[in-house]
Amino acid sequence: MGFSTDAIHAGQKPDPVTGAVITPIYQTSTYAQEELGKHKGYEYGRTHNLTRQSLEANIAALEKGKYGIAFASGLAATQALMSLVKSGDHIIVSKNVYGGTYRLFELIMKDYGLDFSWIDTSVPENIENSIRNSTKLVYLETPTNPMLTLTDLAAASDICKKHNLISVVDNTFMSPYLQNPLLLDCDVVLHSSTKYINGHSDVIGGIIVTSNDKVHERIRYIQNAIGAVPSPFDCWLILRSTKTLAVRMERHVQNAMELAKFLDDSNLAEKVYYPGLTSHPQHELAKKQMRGFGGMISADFGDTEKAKKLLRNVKIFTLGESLGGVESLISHPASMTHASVPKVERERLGITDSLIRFSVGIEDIEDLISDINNALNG
Ligand code: P1T
Repeated sequence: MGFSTDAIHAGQKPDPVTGAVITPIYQTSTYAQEELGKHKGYEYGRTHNLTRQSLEANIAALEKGKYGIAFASGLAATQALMSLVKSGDHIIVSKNVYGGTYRLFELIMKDYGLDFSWIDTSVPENIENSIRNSTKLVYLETPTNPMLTLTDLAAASDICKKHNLISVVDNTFMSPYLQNPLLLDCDVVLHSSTKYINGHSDVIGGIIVTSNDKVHERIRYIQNAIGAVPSPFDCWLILRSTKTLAVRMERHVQNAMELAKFLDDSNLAEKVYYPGLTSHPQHELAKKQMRGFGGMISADFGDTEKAKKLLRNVKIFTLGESLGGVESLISHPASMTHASVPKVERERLGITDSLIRFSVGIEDIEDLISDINNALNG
């Protein structure tokens, strides 16, 4: 099936009782059992929920995987993946990832005896050179938040297969519409479904997709045993949202391309980071492994006061954390999403105090461009 057909139908059959076309919100904590040991396969809400199962099947289809496992947030999904390793194991991570992922690994999971190497995975050989006897998992984010650096997923998954390592890809910035890591032989895909998948800035959620039976079995067990499950209503909202994912992404990509070109051509910014620009060092790789360049742009304005002026004066862009919603957001990674990364490390990554991140929404592009122009020149 094509992407939009799956988005609208996968995991969703009309309700057998009433024929309701839309999957109901099964807002229940428990289920009536007929007699001891006899029930309909549904025992308790944390373990089984049909709205959640529909969402999981839907996203699994969009990511070309066998299994989806939904969580209450993207970070809860990342934390669940840590159950694939144990104390003493070593994990290789893209050196630039979402600040919350950095915080989870460095400030929390490290205390449980896990060892993390933060490396530049945009050079695949760096992955191979960092492998130790204790290495178990490679955690990639591509494009990265907020520097939009890419990792060659085919090359990375090759290395992981050769060394028997689990490859995980945070695909949040692309959404399943623009990139499918499982098709490039990676083992696990993770999304903060808070972002493009839901797309309406009204849900916090996360999801893991895999075709690996053993990974699925473990993560499914953890979903129930640790219990960071999403509510039936949140699952229903996300299911509603995936129906329009394709059309939303088309518009995000179109608007971001125009805004990136404007920022670049107008010389308003000193440096523009967007994989769709031919000046992006990995533009060719982007064309190869992605089906569009995404809706996220970062730009360095070279001067903190200029960056602050922009953040203060925008009227359509909203200053706020998060991304991937229909409305445009603007943020300051150094003090917001990546505040928990030490300043020296931030500077090394390019997350300067004058770096601004744009989540380009699906409004009229002329209005978005005028908003930036007026904020800086008005
Ligand atoms: O916020 P949550 O649903 O827990 O997802 C965490 C997460 C994971 N991966 C990536 C690439 C992310 O960008 C995020 C969350 N990011 C933001 C809140 C942000 O503004 O960048």
